[in-house]
Amino acid sequence: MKKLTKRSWAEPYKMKMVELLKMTTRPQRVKAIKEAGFNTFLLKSDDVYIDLLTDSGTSAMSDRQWAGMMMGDESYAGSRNFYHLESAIQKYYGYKYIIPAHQGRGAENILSKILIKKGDVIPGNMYFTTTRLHQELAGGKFVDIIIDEAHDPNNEFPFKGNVDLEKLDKIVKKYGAKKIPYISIATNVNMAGGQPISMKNLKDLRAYTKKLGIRIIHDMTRVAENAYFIQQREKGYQTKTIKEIVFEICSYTDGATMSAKKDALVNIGGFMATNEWDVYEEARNLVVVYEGLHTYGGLAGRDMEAMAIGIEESVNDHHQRARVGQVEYLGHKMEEYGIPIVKPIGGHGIFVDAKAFLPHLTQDEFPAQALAAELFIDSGVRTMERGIVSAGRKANGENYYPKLELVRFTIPRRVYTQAHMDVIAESTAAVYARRDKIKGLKMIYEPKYLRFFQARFGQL
Ligand code: PLI
Repeated sequence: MKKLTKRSWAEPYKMKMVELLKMTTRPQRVKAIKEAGFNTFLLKSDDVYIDLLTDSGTSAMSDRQWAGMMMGDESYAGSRNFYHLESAIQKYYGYKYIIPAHQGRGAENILSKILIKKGDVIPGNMYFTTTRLHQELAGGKFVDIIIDEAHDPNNEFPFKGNVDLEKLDKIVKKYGAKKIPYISIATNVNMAGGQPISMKNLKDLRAYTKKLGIRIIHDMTRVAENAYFIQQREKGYQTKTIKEIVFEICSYTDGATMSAKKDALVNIGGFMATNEWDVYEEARNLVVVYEGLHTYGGLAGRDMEAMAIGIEESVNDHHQRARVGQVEYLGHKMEEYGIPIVKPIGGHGIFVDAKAFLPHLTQDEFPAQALAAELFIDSGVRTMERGIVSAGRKANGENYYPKLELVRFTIPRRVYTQAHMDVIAESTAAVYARRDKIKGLKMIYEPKYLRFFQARFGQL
């Protein structure tokens, strides 16, 4: 008889509706990936079995959110749903003023245009693709100040999203505080593998920036996942709720951008928030140019209602435990098969270390891109590249060569089951067993911006 050694968690919801998936054969998948130029972004989703391309806009909404959608007030101005959203943001995040946007990058565009002048420098805890591009388009230069541990997939430091304050101090001394409009701080750093920043680090950063009058702008796309890790790992936070921790994180920052398509459990939506009246006023001017009126920002009333409800659901302790628990379940399965993954296991997905998986390929042969294509061929599981293709080119045209060359298995929230996780791990193990046979790729079409979305490749 097996002895009871632990009690499992399970999802704090049950299913009410399902979406049927198309099952494909290997020859069909080979044809599909060739037609997609070996880029998983160019596949038709009908050809995909388990879709781990992103956790962005792919979560399942709750019955409460769907009910909220029916309560959409589609007035052009002053929709009641905007006021619900504003109240939810003020209540759970504590920011004073908010501007809705169609998604995260819409908010980034407006914020970058307001705060960045030509020649400015924006230090941050690792770049994110759209965030850095908007900073650059506004005339700024992004400088990475994340701790070195974040660049090492095997380093098990629990807060790999932390800022290295010495690196920041060097940047401040080099350029002067006047050239730094803000520090760009992401919670649960996406490109590092969904790695959290600690509350202590954030407090230290606040103390440092306060002296110099430099803002902290918070990319809060995955703030609740970060809060979960603080609750699990940081001294003094075990008895605090996710809600309390999220609120505290936001309190050390001056404003935020958010892609609500992740943590906040909606299929579309985002916002910019600020505690400064002047910044808000300018954002109200710009939002009408780029997004829509300041009370809808490119969204339907129903989308804002779903977002207000999603924000509330996202700070629920049981929800976050199940969300990150599922990601950890997949990560542990992969580890059992000896698959090299970024450690510690992150919040929104498993990041496979493609350099370690395919050591026979150079980074110029796009190992992560090649591995993502091979996984799709094996089982119809769609993942994405987060390496040299995503990193793009510098202003002088040279490629960035990021230390991390990863394939991201991003888990949508409340969508897949534990059995799906088993299938994903087994498919990855099957590909790992024949890894020596996997060939590299060459890029045959490269778009100007954010090339990973639309680039095309051929096999070497
Ligand atoms: O995709 P948007 O425009 O709603 O949000 C842009 C964005 C900003 N910050 C962070 C940390 C993100 O992860 C982010 C979008 N991420 C995507 C699409 C992803 O697949 O990770």
